[in-house]
Amino acid sequence: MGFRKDFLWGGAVAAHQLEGAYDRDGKGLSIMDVVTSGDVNTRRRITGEILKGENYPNHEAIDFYDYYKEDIRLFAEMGFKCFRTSIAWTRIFPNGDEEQPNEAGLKFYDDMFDECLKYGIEPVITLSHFEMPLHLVQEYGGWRSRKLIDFFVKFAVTCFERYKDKVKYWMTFNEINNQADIGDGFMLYANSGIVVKPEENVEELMYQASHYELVASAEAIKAGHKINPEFQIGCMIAMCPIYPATCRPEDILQAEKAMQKRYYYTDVHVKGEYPVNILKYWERKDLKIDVTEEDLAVLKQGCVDYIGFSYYMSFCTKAEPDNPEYDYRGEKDRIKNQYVKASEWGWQIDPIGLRYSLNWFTDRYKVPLFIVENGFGAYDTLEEDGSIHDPYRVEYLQHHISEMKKAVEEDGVDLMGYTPWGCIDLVSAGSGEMDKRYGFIYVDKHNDGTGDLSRRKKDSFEWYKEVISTNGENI
Ligand code: P53
Repeated sequence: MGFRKDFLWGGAVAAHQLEGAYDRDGKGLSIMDVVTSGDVNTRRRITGEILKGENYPNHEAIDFYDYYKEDIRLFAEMGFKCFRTSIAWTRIFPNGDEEQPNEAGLKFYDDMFDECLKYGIEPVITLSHFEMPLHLVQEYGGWRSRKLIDFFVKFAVTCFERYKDKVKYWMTFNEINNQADIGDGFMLYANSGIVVKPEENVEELMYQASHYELVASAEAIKAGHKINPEFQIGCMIAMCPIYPATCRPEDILQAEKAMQKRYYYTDVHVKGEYPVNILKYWERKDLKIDVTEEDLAVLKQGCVDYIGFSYYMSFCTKAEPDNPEYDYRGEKDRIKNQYVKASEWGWQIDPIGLRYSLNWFTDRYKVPLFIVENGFGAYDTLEEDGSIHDPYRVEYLQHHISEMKKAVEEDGVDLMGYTPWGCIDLVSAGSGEMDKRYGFIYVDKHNDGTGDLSRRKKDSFEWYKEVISTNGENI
């Protein structure tokens, strides 16, 4: 009973949200280096280049680039078995289309992985986490272009070869399916480096970019398994289950169709083929997607070993009279769920939804699952004596771990590990602010860029340490 003996407890982050050092040691600009900060009410702006007088929070972030030894020592103190981060593509290929990689960038990750391994912490690595080279956007239009497949595969293979004896667990594209909510242009930018032009068909673009990414992912997986057959390479899906608002048959169908549109990516990653409902959708909407016979063969040859997914919240949808085909149009078709509370950022808190998600994936795909993000973004208060009391964070995580435990013990879900998001405070992806905090470790850095970057343990630090040391028995 309980979690596996080798359960991968840890924490998750992404390079662009914590490393800083955005122009050091040959690093090129990534798409997130030209995105301003925002806050709970203000959206981030994509400026396309670095403009004077703007605040770009990812430039310095929490300077993990210089603090990584101290931070990893704290992770080890909590007992982490693994640490999920990403490799900034722009440290390895600053522009994305070079022939040769940047040795200084490769060296940084060698040193950082060594530091993890010193404590017995397994690195879990995402290859593309919202941080593709800006040059690939300016020169090729981002993932609009098929050429990106080769650039990505080259980057992936370079990393696989270099770190084949240090890293066993990989993921290709972070939250690849977030862009399916086409109403939100920010996700299409973060996932695919695309800012839609007025004359463009956003749906066609989204499916096209996603297709190229799925092919690139499959090709990378195929290559990775050759480089080291021990590699475990997964996909990374943003799981926000979409519930029907009521038991009206129309609402049930609306929710089912919404799930098809947000989660077809998992079918392609795991089964190596598109579900027929998506092909039918393309046909009905007359979307012209460039998919070759060769692509379809590659998809079949590069299936994932596990499903990595993030889980923060659930969504809810309702059939609308103006939408007789039950097409899910993203945020526009989401309604508030009256049965659950939400965070200050409107993220609906639903621990049972995590158990539901674990069952949902297992029923459909029968591959091991890895919860690679989960957490509670909240304002924290630094007390006079330097302590940070965050019972709300502990409560959120307790409830989610408890549901994940039931999924394992009562439902038989095969779960590899759990890495809560932002184990150390970092820059929010969605809002660009520092003050939406997730960490067990507090970092003295604020929305306006001030702060001395010092690290402090929050109350949740000791709590999580106990969870890990009892393999999830004491939560
Ligand atoms: P922030 C939307 C919905 C679910 C997950 O998000 C999301 C997003 C994008 O905001 O992103 C993931 O920082 C992502 C991380 C991100 C984390 O969730 O907006 O993989 O990069 O930081 C939390 O609160």
